[in-house]
Amino acid sequence: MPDPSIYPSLDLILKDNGVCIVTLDRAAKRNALDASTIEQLIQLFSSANRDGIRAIVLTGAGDHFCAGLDLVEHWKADRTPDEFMHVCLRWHEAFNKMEYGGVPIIAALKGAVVGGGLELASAAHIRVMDDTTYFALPEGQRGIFTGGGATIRVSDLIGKARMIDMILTGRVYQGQEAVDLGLAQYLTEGSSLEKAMELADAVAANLPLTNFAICSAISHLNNMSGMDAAYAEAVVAGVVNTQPAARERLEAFANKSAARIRPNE
Ligand code: 1HE
Repeated sequence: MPDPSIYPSLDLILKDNGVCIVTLDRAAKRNALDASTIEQLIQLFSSANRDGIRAIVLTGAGDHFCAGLDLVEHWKADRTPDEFMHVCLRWHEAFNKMEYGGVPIIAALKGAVVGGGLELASAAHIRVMDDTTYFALPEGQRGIFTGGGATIRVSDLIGKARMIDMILTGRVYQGQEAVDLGLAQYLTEGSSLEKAMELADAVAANLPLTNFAICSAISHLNNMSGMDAAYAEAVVAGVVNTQPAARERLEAFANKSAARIRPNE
């Protein structure tokens, strides 16, 4: 279990099955990301694997997932260009630890998922939204620019043209349209947290090394040339597909005791 005393802006609950519920805990500031919260996210996501966490559900306290960069802290700090570049590099450190860290992260989204909040959500592996959730990139209107990876990850999710439209015009996406575009994979009628928990419980039952490959190797492979990715995929599969822990599951399939894959009812 991570030591809660070093995460003052996060609320952590670890379940018996290794699922950790991480709640951004600055509801009074709509979970805006200040410099300290970013450092806590780096620490948490850097050590999650070694801490034995099997899956993470990431959510926010209150009605909103995350209002993005702490604009008040940024305004008060009156940062120099190189100071803000270093702020952004810390954001990248946190979000890269999420995307490449090997522990499945499921974002339970509600209310505002805006600016840096969308950058945070887009570093998760699965995004679940509900009917309160809305997405926007208000940077254009605020006189600033994205600095936490939106140009890469939000573009990856919805395409460059739509991302440019969002930041230029402040366009808001919500509901089924947001799922159709790829901003989230699930839209729930009830609470997004409940659905995210259900998914996390299922994911946590996979073998950790398999989840590590899914939640680290796929992103790395996507950064490589096709030839190199195919080679590296074979190497990863060589390790993962021969892990001793998989023998039991393969045997269960071979002796017909394992569940078969059927269409949804
Ligand atoms: C904040 C922030 C924030 C709220 N930084 N303090 N992000 C934005 O442009 C979004 C800015 N926030 C909003 O549009 C709204 O606050 C919300 C839609 C998220 C919520 O609205 P609401 O009516 O529930 O709350 P509120 O009254 O606007 O704010 C409540 C408090 O939260 C208030 O503080 P208080 O001390 O006056 O009570 C707000 O100041 C505070 N708050 N959002 C700081 N973002 C690496 S680059 C990334 C670039 C970006 O992320 S740009 C996008 C910034």
